[in-house]
Amino acid sequence: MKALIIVDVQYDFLPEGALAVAKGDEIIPVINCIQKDYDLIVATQDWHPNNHKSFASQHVDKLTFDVIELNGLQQVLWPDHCIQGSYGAELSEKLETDRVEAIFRKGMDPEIDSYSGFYDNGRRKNTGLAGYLKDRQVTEVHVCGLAADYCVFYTAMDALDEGFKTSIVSKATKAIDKGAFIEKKNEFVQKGGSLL
Ligand code: VGL
Ligand code: ZN
Repeated sequence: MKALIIVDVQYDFLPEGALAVAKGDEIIPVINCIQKDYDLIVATQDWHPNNHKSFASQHVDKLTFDVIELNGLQQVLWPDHCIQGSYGAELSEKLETDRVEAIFRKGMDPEIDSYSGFYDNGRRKNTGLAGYLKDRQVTEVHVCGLAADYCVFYTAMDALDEGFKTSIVSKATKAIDKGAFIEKKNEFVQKGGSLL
């Protein structure tokens, strides 16, 4: 069984959102179109409390995009985004969700960020996504959505660690930092991933 994982297609990552990814909206029709090629479709949703420590607003004398050490991990400080219950945290209404069987939320613990749909950044807690996919006999996953260089990349890397044959669907993702994504793509391919 082959699954599509749709990562964080939420208003805050779309144009005019709090952490907008350039041209992020252009991938939505692509994602809608490719859904027919999969046996199973799941999604992830970034879902932060308003005091999440990945927010620059929670640190005095720090600016958005500064990098700090947070509980022993490197942490980029983001603008406030995807706050639980806010409009920005909703999945885009333009995204076809009839076949999305489950939505895995992440980033609820204010002390640790969670880019991957499988684990938090410290690999302390698992969302249940790997177990869900394995229980449904999934052996191959394709990852799409936003942002390519953060949540899509880390979800795809963890999918490899979980033993799935894994691809990133290039035409169905956009990066915050294109240059950084080129390096991360190489890392993903080196680890055994494919680019579609
Ligand atoms: C994401 C930064 C912070 C993402 C989420 O979905 O790629 N990036 N939170
Ligand atoms: Zn986030």
